[in-house]
Amino acid sequence: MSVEDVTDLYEEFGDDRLPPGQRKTSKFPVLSKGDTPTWDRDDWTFTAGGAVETDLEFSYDEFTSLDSVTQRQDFHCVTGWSKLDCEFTGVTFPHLADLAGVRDDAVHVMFHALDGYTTNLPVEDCMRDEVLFTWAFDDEPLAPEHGGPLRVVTPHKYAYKGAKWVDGVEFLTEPERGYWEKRGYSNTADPWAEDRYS
Ligand SMILES: Nc1nc2c(c(=O)[nH]1)N[C@H]1C(S)=C(S)[C@@H](COP(=O)(O)O)O[C@H]1N2
Ligand SMILES: [Mo]
Repeated sequence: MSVEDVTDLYEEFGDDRLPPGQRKTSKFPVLSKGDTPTWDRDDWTFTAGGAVETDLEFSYDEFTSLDSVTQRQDFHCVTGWSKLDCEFTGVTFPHLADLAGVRDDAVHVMFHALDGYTTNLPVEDCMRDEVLFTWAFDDEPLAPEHGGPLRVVTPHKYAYKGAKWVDGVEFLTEPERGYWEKRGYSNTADPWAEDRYS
């Protein structure tokens, strides 16, 4: 398995790999708004819809059979810890968007998750190969508390932009705010600008 190192992504945003005000941790803390939801491998589906040419629906086996990549990337939590060199395996956002055919009037994205969590980003912030729908961390199936079966990772943004337990992506023609974005966390969430709160 080849691993692509994308930990130099910070060069686009700041001088230091560790964003301002962050501390490195070797642990992987768990942060969720509630309990870890349960899921059933036979019933779980992932959907892509909204402003797309083709609505998509995948079972777990179908999704994990799509073309995938493994990347080494960093993870920055808005509460101040960063975990460097995480290896995530999954489907890139641009690949998924390509399969659905994103319409020209799509400007924004809402991610939906099994626990009712939502988070939003402009389409252009999602259209980078480092935004992954991932099912494996360090070559092991993603642990339930970290978002298994499937989560999003957004190494260019604070980690609340990455929905754990993601089961849907919706393309929108107008911006909307997700769970934390409605409750005071920054809508833009740039770690190098310390965009923590709005
Ligand atoms: N579905 C869902 N995704 C979520 C959350 C959540 O509560 N529910 N919390 C977010 C927050 S605030 C953070 S910091 C990261 C934490 O990921 P971790 O628990 O794997 O460290 O997940 C994000 N994604
Ligand atoms: Mo968070």
